[in-house]
Amino acid sequence: MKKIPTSHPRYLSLVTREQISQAMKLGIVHETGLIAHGRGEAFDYLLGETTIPPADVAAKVAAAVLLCARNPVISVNGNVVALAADGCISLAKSIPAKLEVNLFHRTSERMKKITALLRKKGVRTVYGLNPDARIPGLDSDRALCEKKGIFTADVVLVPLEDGDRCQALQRMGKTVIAIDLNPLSRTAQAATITIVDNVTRAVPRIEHWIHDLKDTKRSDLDKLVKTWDNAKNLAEVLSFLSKRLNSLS
Ligand code: PTJ
Repeated sequence: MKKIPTSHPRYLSLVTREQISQAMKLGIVHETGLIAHGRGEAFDYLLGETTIPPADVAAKVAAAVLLCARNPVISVNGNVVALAADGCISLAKSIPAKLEVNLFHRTSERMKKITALLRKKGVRTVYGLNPDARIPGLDSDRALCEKKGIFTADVVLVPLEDGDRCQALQRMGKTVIAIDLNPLSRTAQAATITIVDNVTRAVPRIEHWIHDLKDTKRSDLDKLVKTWDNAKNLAEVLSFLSKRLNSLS
């Protein structure tokens, strides 16, 4: 990996770029994943590269939903594994939840590489490699999933999603938690709970709330979930963004 001086004012951003670029060279990230990353970066810049208050509220409610779930699954793709594999593994343990690899640009080679990487990091069962079900109403390879994983999940966490699958999962009656830096994306607009934050910050924040809420009574978690209004939270994100931009102008 290219050495970046720690004194560089954009150190974290440059290291993250390097991570994504390396993961692409290794065949983990699809080449268009670099474009998706660039779009994410632009929104992150506007947010101030920090977890904003509405995003943290969303992360808390997401944790409550995951703790109440019967069969929660974390769906990972190339970008997520490149940037937040350890965080996703740790979060999955804390809930506990299953991990399933689900790719938009699905090839057997990428599926195997990503699965092997997660196994090397200690995940015993990685779902996704041997799909035995399809998400109804989806024509892309993102429909391919496993019965014991996403297909029968009641809650699916989908960091860096495409809007189509998010909607298809909801039509199956599932609760969809999305992490997306773009509050205007179809995914962000369609998900049950949208966390507008960088996946590198959001995943540890959800885990923080998992530990914080672990001993909370089920009825209190339910109350937290019932009061959730995704459209209102997204409006708060947009209001935060416009206030921030106004204050800078
Ligand atoms: O690995 P694959 O084959 O499944 O492909 C993955 C990509 C990301 C290429 C695929 O899912 C894709 O094309 O995604 P989109 O439709 O470009 O959407 C990606 C969304 O994630 C965009 O709205 C970005 O703003 C957002 N995003 C990018 N980087 C981050 C992010 N959100 C949170 N954290 C990030 N680091």
